[in-house]
Amino acid sequence: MHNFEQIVQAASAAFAATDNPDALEQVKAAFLGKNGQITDLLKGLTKLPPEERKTAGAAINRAKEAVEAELNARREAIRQMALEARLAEEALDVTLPGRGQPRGGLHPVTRTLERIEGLFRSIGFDVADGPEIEADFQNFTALNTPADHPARSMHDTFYLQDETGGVAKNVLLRTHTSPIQVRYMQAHVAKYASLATMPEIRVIAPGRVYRVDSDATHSPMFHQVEGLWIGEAVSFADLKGVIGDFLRRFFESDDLQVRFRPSFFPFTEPSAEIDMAFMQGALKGRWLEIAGCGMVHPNVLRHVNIDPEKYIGFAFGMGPDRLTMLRYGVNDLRLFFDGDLRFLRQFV
Ligand code: 2NM
Repeated sequence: MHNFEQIVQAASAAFAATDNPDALEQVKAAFLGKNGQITDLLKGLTKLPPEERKTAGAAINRAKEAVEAELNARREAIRQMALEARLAEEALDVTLPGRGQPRGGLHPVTRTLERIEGLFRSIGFDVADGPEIEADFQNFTALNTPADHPARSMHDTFYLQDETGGVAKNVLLRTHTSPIQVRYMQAHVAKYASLATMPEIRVIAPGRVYRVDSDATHSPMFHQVEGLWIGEAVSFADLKGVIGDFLRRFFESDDLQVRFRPSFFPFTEPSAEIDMAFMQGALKGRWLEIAGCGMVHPNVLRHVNIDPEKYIGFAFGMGPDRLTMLRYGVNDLRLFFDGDLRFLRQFV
């Protein structure tokens, strides 16, 4: 009897010394396994005289049940410890403030582009876009820009590489959005080929353009919006009306001054620079160069199969980056493209 009590106490102490299920099962084997102490006692019963077996057997079984009860208690205690450790480790502090969902906003130049698009849509212009990687024909040739024009040099234009790593002469990053207009005119002509007279073309082409140029007022990537109106009787007077109206609506000012200065572009003849001056505010009375324009050169129309004897029109190009600087009073173009949220957030 005394011996059985000791075994139960030894088992209890051995179980208590374990702190994980695997170790506990190992220790269990020493008492209840095939060669465990309790199992050995049961095997020993056969050596006892028959009259002693019953009481001894009952006592061993009580000891066995006691060891099993200790084992189960320890199993449960280990399970509880593991659960508590896991709960402590995975604890959530539900009192922490949330991460929030900060609201995004449009880039100031994007806002300018949307504003320009809205104003031109309101007077019947379509808005078109096209590829930023362009072909030589749409970017230069169709725009009456001769092969030896400096704009075509590698100093001014980003050319792409061909398969051998050399310069692909025909593939470049568009240097203006005029190729959008060239493609638009080509598609328009194809669409209305069966008609004796095609409908007018009224379209603006906003987008990113690329030139080899970088300083406080030039970024190698910048934006342009070009406009085009082609019909049977579209005049320079229409051009002046459209531009003057646009600028007054864009800057929300009825007393803007606008002037046209003679200039040159390969794709227009005659050509002009457009200047404007505010009549009040910090820039009051200062003439600001704002856009270029002109009557579309007959050669441009010929390149897209439009008869210059029948159709005539104007085109213009302006820089929405600069318009954004003027509208918001920003003096360094690079701020728009550095991606500093402290700057950009001011416009949301
Ligand atoms: C400008 C100035 C003058 C222009 C010409 C064309 C096209 F495709 F119709 F020929 N699009 N834009 C143009 C004309 C652009 O930017 C200063």
